[in-house]
Amino acid sequence: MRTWTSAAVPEIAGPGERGPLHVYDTATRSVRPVHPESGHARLYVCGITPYDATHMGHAATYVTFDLLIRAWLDAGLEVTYVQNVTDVDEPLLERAERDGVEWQDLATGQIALFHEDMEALNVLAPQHYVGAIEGIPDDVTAVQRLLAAGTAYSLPSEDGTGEDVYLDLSTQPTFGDVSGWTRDQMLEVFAERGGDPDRPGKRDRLDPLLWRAHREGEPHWPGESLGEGRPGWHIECTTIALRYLGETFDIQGGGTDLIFPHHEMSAVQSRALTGQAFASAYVHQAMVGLDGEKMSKSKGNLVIVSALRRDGVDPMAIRLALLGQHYRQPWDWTPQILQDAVDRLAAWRAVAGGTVSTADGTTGVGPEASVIGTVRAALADDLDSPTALRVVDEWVGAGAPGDRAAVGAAVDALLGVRL
Ligand code: 5CA
Ligand code: ZN
Repeated sequence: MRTWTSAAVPEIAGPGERGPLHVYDTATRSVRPVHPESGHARLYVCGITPYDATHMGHAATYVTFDLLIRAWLDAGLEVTYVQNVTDVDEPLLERAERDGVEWQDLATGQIALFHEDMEALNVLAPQHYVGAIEGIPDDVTAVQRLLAAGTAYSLPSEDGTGEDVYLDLSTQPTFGDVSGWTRDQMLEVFAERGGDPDRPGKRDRLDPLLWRAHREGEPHWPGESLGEGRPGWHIECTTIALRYLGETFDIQGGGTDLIFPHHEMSAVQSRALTGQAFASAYVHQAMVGLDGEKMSKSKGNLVIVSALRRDGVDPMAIRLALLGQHYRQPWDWTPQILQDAVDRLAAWRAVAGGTVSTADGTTGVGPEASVIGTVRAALADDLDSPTALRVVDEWVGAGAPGDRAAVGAAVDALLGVRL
């Protein structure tokens, strides 16, 4: 599928040595360096289910991983970035049914709007933007292989016309390694996050669905020996990551709502297929809420990026509002957060461009180098964007001494904020 268009990342001078990027890995519960020695970093971030417009929670997730990519690029790494789009799944089909539209049309429209939002927010595009539907042939092959290996099993559908396929978790000793959750914790959320713990005949209530046999009125694709049907949700991300990133890659990303079951299941399915670890680290954006509740399309308590844009809010102010919060800290969107970001953007823009001589007349190795170095250090330290923004605030507050254009380029390259 077509991806969106990235704006160029300005070149910025590097003030000497800097440490590798460190981020918090959910699986090991520790802040770890993620700087592949090969010089090539690989990232998979779970994309949208395109049934409603991009809200601040989605935007926070994609801006966080954009920050991570910019830190990698700045450290001289080549980056391969893959993102999926869940262009067929239960919530999409349900919303289309509710609104009396074709699910394909709903998806196409929402994907286009998402791309516009990403471009407006200056989020770098993935090299591979892949629809679930495009991945179906790989899903079929993967599920056939799991059945042949005895790590998956079939159950007849209710009307007996087809067979659903599940992964047999009892064959997978690494199950649980991503979330580190207890079985009780897992069972608590499994049903509300797309699982079917009460399906009769399952060997384990948590076994994830790999292939769903065709039911009357549901979209379906040829599954070769599996028969007509469609893939389960988690296998979509497993096979897209395997195809475009290889058996093991650096980071699997998304919001914390995906830790279980989605990232746990994607990883264990991959392990069952390859015998290798899936991602080396699992990085998650904390939930963004509104009035104390998780912002979600299903609840409808949304602040929509495109609506704010339509109201004339500068997308760079939206980006600054998001960057003002640390990605590991859950937070609630408020109008005040946006107003503060609008003010901050205006203050930064007021000093953008040109060079202001410092007292000793030096430029080039002057105050701008220390600002850029401190921003880099904050970002390398678990993507500490709130600190990075304060560093720029202090420099602006001190009269923005030195090479202002160099700081502007660094703010664009590292923070993705265009002044
Ligand atoms: N298509 C699947 C992933 S394969 C999906 O979860 N889609 S989504 O549209 O529901 O979410 C898209 C991304 O935004 C996911 O990474 C999800 O974890 C993240 N996300 C959703 N709601 C929030 C929120 N309130 N705060 C932060 N991130 C969120
Ligand atoms: Zn996913």
